Amino acid sequence: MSTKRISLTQYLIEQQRGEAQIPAQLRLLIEVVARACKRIAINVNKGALGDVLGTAGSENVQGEVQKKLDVIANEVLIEANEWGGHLAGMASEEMDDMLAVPNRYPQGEYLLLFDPLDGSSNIDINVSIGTIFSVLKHQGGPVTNESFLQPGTAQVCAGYCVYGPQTTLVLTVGKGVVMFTLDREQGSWVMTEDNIRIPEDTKEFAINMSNMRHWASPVKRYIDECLAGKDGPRGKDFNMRWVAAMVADVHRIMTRGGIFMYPWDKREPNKPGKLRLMYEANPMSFLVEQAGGVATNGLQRIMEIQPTQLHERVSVMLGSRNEVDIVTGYHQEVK
Ligand code: AFP
Repeated sequence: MSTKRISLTQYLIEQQRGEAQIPAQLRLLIEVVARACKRIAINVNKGALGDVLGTAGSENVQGEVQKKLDVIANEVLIEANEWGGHLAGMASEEMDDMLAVPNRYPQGEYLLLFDPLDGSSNIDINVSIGTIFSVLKHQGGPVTNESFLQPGTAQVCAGYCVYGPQTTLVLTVGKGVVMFTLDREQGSWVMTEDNIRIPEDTKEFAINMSNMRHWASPVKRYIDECLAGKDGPRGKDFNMRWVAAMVADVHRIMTRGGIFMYPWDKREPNKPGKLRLMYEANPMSFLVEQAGGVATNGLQRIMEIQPTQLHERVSVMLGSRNEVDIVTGYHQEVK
């Protein structure tokens, strides 16, 4: 399908007028985040020339060593968003607690959550990384961590930016999924897909196979059947991909289908999974569902989980409907 090559600004103005009726503050939020992603892309693309590789010498709330670009990306998103009057507060993988908009700026009606740089272990090896963001409405009153604890179904917008061979921004405001590619010559986002759909079937799975011995039985059963190929119960051969950056693996699924899994495993049995619900799983689940896919934690729809902590983790299975339904079904059989 030939996509009309319109700019992000034109798309947002049309959405403001049209069916989606996106409010002015949400339009401003999206434009500000998209501009911040351009600035992050510039820093990412400098690599060693910009002294942005390596570690920052600090740890985040997850106890993970922060890379310099983690810190830079986080600061770019905060500085870009704090003055516009569209936000009540921000929450980030890189910050222990939420950040209320400083009193010197007007407070808006939205809450922005983000993983400023997902896939940090890929930074120094020049493999795709990205920014993931989620938007909720502030329900009024003082802004606290609890203001953010809304289920994924409450999201009004979600998106990600992949810093790869192309710099692409994928976005939903609840009326399907669109993609923009950064035109570096003009410095503008140009629409390159106007209605992303995930194929219901796939022959491609994404999981970190090195964790196989730690998985629960439904996941092991599903992957064993994929590995058995056309002579096994699935009757077809499968391919495997694992970029170790959720944003890149999900983008592949948005582009050609597939199933992505980061399930619970017994290495840390008290943790429901590795990925974070609020600023990784929820925004990606919103995008996947809007593109016709499915996203569960094995037992329920990820977007229906009621969060209890800002940085809580979750088991993730998402992508092509018919594949996610199979592995979810295996979980239901043993619960
Ligand atoms: P980092 O940002 O620490 O590299 O983690 C990325 C991530 O949260 C997610 O984007 C990947 O899918 C997953 O972790 C990769 O985890 P493994 O390194 O255990 O495969």
